[in-house]
Amino acid sequence: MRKKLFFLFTLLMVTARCVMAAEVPAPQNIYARDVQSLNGTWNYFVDVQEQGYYDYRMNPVKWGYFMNAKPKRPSDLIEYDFDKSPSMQIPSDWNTADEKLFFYEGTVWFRRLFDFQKKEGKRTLLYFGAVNYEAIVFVNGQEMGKHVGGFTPFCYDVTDVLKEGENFVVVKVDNKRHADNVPTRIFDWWNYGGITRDVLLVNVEDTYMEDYTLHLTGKTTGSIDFAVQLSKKVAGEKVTLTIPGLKVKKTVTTDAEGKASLTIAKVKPQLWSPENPKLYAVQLQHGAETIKDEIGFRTIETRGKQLLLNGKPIFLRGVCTHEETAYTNRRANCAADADTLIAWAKSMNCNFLRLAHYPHNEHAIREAERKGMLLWAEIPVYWTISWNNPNTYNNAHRQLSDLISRDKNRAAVIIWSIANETPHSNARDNFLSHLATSAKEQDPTRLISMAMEVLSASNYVNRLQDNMNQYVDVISFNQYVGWYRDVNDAKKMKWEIPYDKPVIISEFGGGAKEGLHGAAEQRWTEEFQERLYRENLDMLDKIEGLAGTCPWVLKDFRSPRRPLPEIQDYFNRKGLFSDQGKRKRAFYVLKEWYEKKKK
Ligand code: GCB
Repeated sequence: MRKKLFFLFTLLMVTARCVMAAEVPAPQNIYARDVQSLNGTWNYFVDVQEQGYYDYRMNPVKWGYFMNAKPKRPSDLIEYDFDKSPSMQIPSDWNTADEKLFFYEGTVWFRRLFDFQKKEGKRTLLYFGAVNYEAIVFVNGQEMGKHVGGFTPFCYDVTDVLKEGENFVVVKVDNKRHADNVPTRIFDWWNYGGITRDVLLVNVEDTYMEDYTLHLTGKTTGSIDFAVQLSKKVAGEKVTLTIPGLKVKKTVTTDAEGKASLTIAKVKPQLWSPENPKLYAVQLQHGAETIKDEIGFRTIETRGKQLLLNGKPIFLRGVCTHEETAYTNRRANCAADADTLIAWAKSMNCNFLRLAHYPHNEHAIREAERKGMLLWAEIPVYWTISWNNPNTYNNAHRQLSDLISRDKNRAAVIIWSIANETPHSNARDNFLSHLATSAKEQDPTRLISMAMEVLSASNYVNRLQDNMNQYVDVISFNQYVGWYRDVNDAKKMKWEIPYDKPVIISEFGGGAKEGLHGAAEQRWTEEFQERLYRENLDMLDKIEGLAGTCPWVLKDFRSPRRPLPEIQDYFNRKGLFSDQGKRKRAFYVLKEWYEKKKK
């Protein structure tokens, strides 16, 4: 009898666990919604063998950590206890939040208790800004779903699993690297694990405005395209768009798909630019729901080898940056974190940031937009991905779509980048051409690019040859003359880019340990890096159609691939700023060069 009961109980638990709530698209402009933050103190423990997940069928209460179980009788055996486990502030990365986990890659379980009051007629969503790399989410012991990919938002409708009063959410986070993942097993940055961005409960109307798009119509500046999508396919619903600064107030009616769109003619917005990052207050209203946003209007296009912002040629005075904080060197996650990095870039006369090598957080994008920084946004298709694996493609494609969907209303973003330094092959061309085509279909208003690599150089003539040239709008490539190639090559090197498109150098640079001085021939000195910058800038300036440069990299960043004691100590030292925010000599070289490029 006891055996039977146990079997029944186990079956019930397994079935209960399988009642999965639906994953829903992350709503556009999440921070403008009625949200309850679940940031703050979460309890956690490490589960090296993942027994809390895989062994739950044997005894869900004992092993299923998602149950957040407590002994009911003194004789009960439960071998975990979130209440007594350590806690961590979320969002964060566990590598810097707990020094014992600095190098850890594997599973950590997190739990957060929260109070909830049901709101009549409303739905509640559970939103994660990002979890690196794989998250399995449970609410009150029920599995909501699994999300793969460490840098994009995801969301569940949890209306039916929440109770009045105390609730709990448990997340199994796993940041192990795998060959078929995006990124793959090998990459040159820290594999920060954890719930690295905001967690929010979002109260929405039963039918809510799930998504909207607002931008200038193509390359014209006198009209605006607007589209809205409701969360349900209901026709005849009214949505009102107001832009007081442009004297626009228009009401649209949804079709059977729950969609509506409109072109607003005869408007004359001041155009967004780095010099004048003008944003317009925008309001959308549907039934009881109002959403406020700030939107900039600008055009971006190419003409032959020229890049045109608002119809005028522009030179992108860029720098690459990782999403890692100044001074504290942890995963950045808020506006204040982004502010410092943007200020550093601005102090070097930059007007452009390449956000390497994955989607950065939404706060950073919005902060850059407010401060007049043009942006290159990227997905982590980095080095050698499993080009032939359809799951890998789907994963990359989803990350791309989620990035585009989140940031498509940000005027600052001008380029979607689909890859970084990917060795040539037919399989790679197939994979990337599909990604590029899809990006263009999803967003025809922006430019597509990727950081290519130049492989062959003979007699000091580098000719860029990449089959992807026909799919991208901007030709970008990384090159490391003076660092991975001989330091004396820069003076002799010539570049031939046989495509009639603008050219961006998406990376160049070399390492220096801040404070280490010596001869310009001595690697790791600031003088070596300074000379490398001077010679590279002279060399690159001669490239026909050069439309921008993004040296690698704004600041020294953590990387497990950089162990050299006393120099690297697990930092990639190619920063123009040190990990403690000190300027290296090369900073001044670039600043001066960019000053000239302003004219
Ligand atoms: C590259 C990569 C970048 C690396 C850099 C380096 O080409 O795109 O992620 O960190 O080189 O420092 O070697």
